This record gives sequence, structure tokens and C-alpha cells, in this order.
Amino acid sequence: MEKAAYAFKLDGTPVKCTVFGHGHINHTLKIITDTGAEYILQKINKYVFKDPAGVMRNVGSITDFIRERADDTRLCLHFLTTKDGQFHYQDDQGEFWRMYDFIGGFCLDTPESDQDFYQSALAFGRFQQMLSEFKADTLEETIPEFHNTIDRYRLFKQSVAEDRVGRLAGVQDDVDFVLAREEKGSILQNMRVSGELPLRVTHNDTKLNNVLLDRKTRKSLCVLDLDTVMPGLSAYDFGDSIRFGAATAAEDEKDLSKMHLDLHMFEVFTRGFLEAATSLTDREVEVLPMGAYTMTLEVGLRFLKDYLDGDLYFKTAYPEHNLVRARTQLKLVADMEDKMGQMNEIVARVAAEVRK
Ligand code: ADP
Ligand code: GN1
Ligand code: MG
Repeated sequence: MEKAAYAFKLDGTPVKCTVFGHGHINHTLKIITDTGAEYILQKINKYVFKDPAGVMRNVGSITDFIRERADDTRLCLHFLTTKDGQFHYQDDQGEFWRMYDFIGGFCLDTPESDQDFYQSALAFGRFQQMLSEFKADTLEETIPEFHNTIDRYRLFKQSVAEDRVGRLAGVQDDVDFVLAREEKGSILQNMRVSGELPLRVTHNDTKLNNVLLDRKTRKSLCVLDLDTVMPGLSAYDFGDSIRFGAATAAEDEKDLSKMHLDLHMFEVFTRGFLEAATSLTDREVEVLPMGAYTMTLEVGLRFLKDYLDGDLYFKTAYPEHNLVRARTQLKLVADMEDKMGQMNEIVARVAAEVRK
């Protein structure tokens, strides 16, 4: 880690290093130098990203593109180069590191007000809008079939069949719940394949804690965690934000009775997203609630799969962590099924107001 920190061109010499943030994938550290400059140093997770250099090529071209269009430098991440001009440093163990400016702001795991969530909706909507002219075919697929739910089901069934660490017997009801929803979970993917929904450059991991907010104004600054920016559906970005930020409980809340969809927050996000992402087609707008449903089901399935695999993918804090996360997400899926009519009504009403 120390070698990695010294490999980049920093303002000053590193004097403090702390583990930072609540991401589930990369190893994130905050570095402070003797001049007071602050940076984020990250080790890219090689189990998740098989080609870290490809990830950095994507991230580099996306940030260049955004920087040219943004009117404020804090709307875009700024990656530093190493002393030999690379965007990443590879250490003796073959690990990939990258460094970027710590843009004075903060991230939230739960919105503290409607305004916070609305700001994140503007940030993700704006992000998609800013990238609408980006040439999607120049991007590498950093995680193949990332939101392809049909493929996610195929992999899930494989893990169930293998039952590698003997956990299946304890989760049969959860597995059955997931399997019973395969057809519904495949609707968006089928619409993607048939071309009924346009392919866009999407973020694909739009959790609230992947947006930076300004400390003073609490307005959204840049979108973080650009590793999964790839061609995708607008409904993915809308949907993943809803499942995380419009939920009444944390992603890993153990008391399932606390987990519901908050329709008010759903409406708040819908408004911000539609205000910022102005080029969505009517069909794309119509399927936004299905995006929320699909992203929640998909990540529930992914957490459960990882639990069955022995916790290989997501960082966990305790042995049952992935199972707790899976059950919380599946509880939210059930609640969304009850509220699908209301979600559709809200999207139609807000769209009629915003998209005149
Ligand atoms: P992961 O893929 O592990 O989620 P992220 O790039 O999202 O990695 O970083 C993890 C967390 O670190 C973020 O959710 C955020 O809280 C924090 N973080 C990352 N970059 C910055 C930054 N430039 N400024 C402030 N916080 C940051
Ligand atoms: C991971 O990296 P992070 O923590 O922002 C995951 C997302 C999941 C999310 C669930 C690359 O997001 O797909 O939805 O956890 N990222 C990757 O919290 O798999
Ligand atoms: Mg993240």
C-alpha cells in the first residue's frame, strides 16, 4: 500500500492513511499528505474485475468526456497518474491501484432528507444525460452480462446445484422465492434484446453512496464508482437507486419487518431523475418501476448466490451477512409487488408534470 501511495504524483508526502467508505467491492483508503492534500487510493478487486487495466481505460475515457462537458470541476472525478504516466500502479503481487482527488464532499448510506435523495437523482440523471453522446461501442464490458438477469438466473441455478459450502438446506425457501420470479425478472432483459428499449451508456451501480454531496450546500457533485459504466438500460440506473435509497431500512437490516418501499421517496427520486434525464423515450419512462423491481430481485439473487458460494464476491462483515442482505432485498421485492400499481401511477403522474 505504501509503495502504491508513493507511486503517484501527489502534492506533498503521505502522512496519514485510513480505510474509507462502505463499498462492497474495492479496498478504499483516504490519504492525507504533509501539505494537507487529500486523496483516495483504491486497490481494484481483481476477483470482480478480471481486466483492471480495461476498467481504467473505460474510467479514463468517461471522465475525459464528462470533464469537457461539465461546468464545474467537482462534477467529475479526477484520476492522478503515476510518476511514469500511467493511470494505475501494479504492485509486486500483481495488484492494481489507482489514486484520485478527494473532492471535499461526503457520501450517505441513507438519505437524511428528501432533498438529499432528490440531489442524487439529479446526479444520476445528469450522468446519463451527459453520456448520451458517448460512443457506447468504445467501452469495454468490465463485468460481462452484469445486469443480464437471464444469465444471472443461469449462474444462480449452477450455484444451487453445486451447493459448494453446504448452505443450501438452510435457505431453500429463499431459493424457491427467487426461482418463482424468473419470468418476471427476465422481462427487461427480453425488452433489451428485442430492441424495445434503447441501449444507453449507464452507470449500473447507482447506490446513494456512489454520489458525492457538497458539505455546505448538500447539492450533488460527481458520481463515483465508475467501474461498471457500460451500455445498459436507463431503468437499471433508476432501479438500483430506488432499491437502495427509497427503502425504509438498510440493505443489511436483520429485522425484515422494517423493510418496505417508501413511495414518497420513490416519487422524490422519480422527479429528479426525469428532470435531469430528459432524453428518455416514453417506453423507457413507463418501465422505470419494473427497473426498481428487477434490480432489487437481481441483487437479492446475487447476495444469495454469493452466500451459497461461500462469500467470494461481496465484502462481508460476518458469516451470515450475504444471507441477511439477500433476505432484506427479497422482502423489498415482495413489497414492490404489492406496490407496483402505485409506482406506475406515480411515474405516469410525475412524467406528465415534468416532461411537458
Ligand atoms: P466500491 O466499488 O468498493 O463501492 P467506491 O469507488 O464506490 O468503491 O468507493 C467506496 C466508497 O468510498 C464510496 O461509497 C464513498 O463513500 C467513498 N469514496 C470514494 N471516492 C470518494 C471521493 N472521491 N470522495 C469522497 N468519498 C469517496
Ligand atoms: C456493489 O461497489 P458497490 O458497493 O458500490 C456491487 C453492486 C451491488 C451493490 C449492492 C461491481 O456495489 O452491483 O448492487 O454492491 N458492485 C459490483 O450493495 O458488483
Ligand atoms: Mg461504491
